[in-house]
Amino acid sequence: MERTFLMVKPDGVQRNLIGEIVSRFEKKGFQLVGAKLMQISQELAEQHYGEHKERPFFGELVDFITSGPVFAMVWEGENVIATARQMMGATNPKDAAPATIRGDFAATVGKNIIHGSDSPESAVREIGLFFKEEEVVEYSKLISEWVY
Ligand code: RTP
Ligand code: MG
Repeated sequence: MERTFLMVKPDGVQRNLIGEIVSRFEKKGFQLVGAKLMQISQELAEQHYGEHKERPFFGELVDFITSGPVFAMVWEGENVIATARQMMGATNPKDAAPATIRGDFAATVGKNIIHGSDSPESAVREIGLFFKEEEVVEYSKLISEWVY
C-alpha cells in the first residue's frame, strides 16, 4: 500500500481549512496514518524544499512555510501519491481546476494551501524528514473492504 506526505500550509491552517482538507482525503477512501500540528524550523524548511534552492522564490518559500504552524500528515492508499496531487490541483491556483483543493480555495501560487509529495522517492524522503518511524501508525479499518 502506497504512502504520501501531505501538509496543510500556514495559509490553510490560518483559514481553518484543516478539517475540509482532511475530510476530502477521508471521503476519497484514503487512510490517515500520521498527523501533527507543528512549527517548521528554518533548517527543516530548507531541507524540505532543497530542490528549489537555486530558484528566485526560494527565500520567500522558506519564509512562508515557517511563518506559522502547518498540519503535517501521512496518508495511505492505492495510488495515493498521484491521486492526492490530482485532488490538490495545479501548483498555480489560476490553472487549478474547480473541485480541486487549490482550485476551490487558493488564489496565488505563493499561498496555495497544501503540499503533496510528487513521486514515490519524494514521499519516502519527506515522510522521513517530518515523522519518526513510531509516529506513523499501522492499523486496519473495516471500511477498506468497501473501498478495495
Ligand atoms: P508543493 O511542493 O508545495 O506541493 O508544490 P508543487 O509541487 O505543486 O510545486 P513546486 O514546483 O514543488 O513548488 C513549490 C512551491 O513553491 C512555490 N512556488 N512559487 N513564485 C513562483 O513562481 C513559485 N513557483 C512555485 C509554490 O507555493 C509551490 O507550491
Ligand atoms: Mg513540490
